[in-house]
Amino acid sequence: MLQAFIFDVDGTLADTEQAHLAAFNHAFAQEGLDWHWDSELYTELLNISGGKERMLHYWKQVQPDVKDIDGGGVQDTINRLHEIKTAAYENAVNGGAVELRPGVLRLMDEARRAGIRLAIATTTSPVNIAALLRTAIGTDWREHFVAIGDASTAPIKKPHPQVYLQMIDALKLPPSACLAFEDSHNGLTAATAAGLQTIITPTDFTRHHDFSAALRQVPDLSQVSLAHLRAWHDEGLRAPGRTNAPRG
Ligand code: XBP
Ligand code: MG
Repeated sequence: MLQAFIFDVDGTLADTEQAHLAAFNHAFAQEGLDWHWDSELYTELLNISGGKERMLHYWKQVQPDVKDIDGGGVQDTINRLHEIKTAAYENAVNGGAVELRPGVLRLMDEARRAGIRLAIATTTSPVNIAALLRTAIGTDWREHFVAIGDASTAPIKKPHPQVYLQMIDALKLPPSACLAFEDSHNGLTAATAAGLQTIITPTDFTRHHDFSAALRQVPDLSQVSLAHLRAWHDEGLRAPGRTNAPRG
């Protein structure tokens, strides 16, 4: 039986990446770097989960000998850039730069009324989640979620399943009793590796990803009801090849 939903944040609850991108570029300018990411480059860089990891990956791309040049200072620079980026993103979100994707809030309310528990599994920083959900849901936003996994709880980023395994553990449920919601290939890989069936709602940044491992791919959640999800979840459990499919 379906008992919990585990939501990714960036791209899934809200289309946040344009705001993240602007915040990264703000940090680069603030620190006097000549780096500037455009949408095309950022689409590629999104293959690296986590803002710090993404900046370090880019730095190594543009300056392959970066380690020899700056020694321990590299991580300090990344940390400083990320602090500036996070403050800029938080500011933008507090100012209403992003809103929840269609259907998200309605589905969460419907699920909670039906006794389905909600959790979050994201690679982003805790302050970013708070800014988004405080603005979108209200000051009591935390009460909507039984557990929250983020960059502070799961240092190993998606596609590694760490954050999903933490949430399954916190919910004290088998993965077969949960559904994950994701927007990216890395997210889908992480959720699938944790044994979760996954609903995909892609964004313009992730539309081209391979989602063949998903239970369902839909443009957004606006036309998706709890009844749909229960039916899809059930079908998925009965699908041939699933080790935890019910017998008979
Ligand atoms: C989202 C991300 C995040 C944000 C940046 O991935 O990759 O890193 O882009 O946030 P997912 P931070 O939706 O799969 O969790 O800078 O706070 O890391
Ligand atoms: Mg995402």
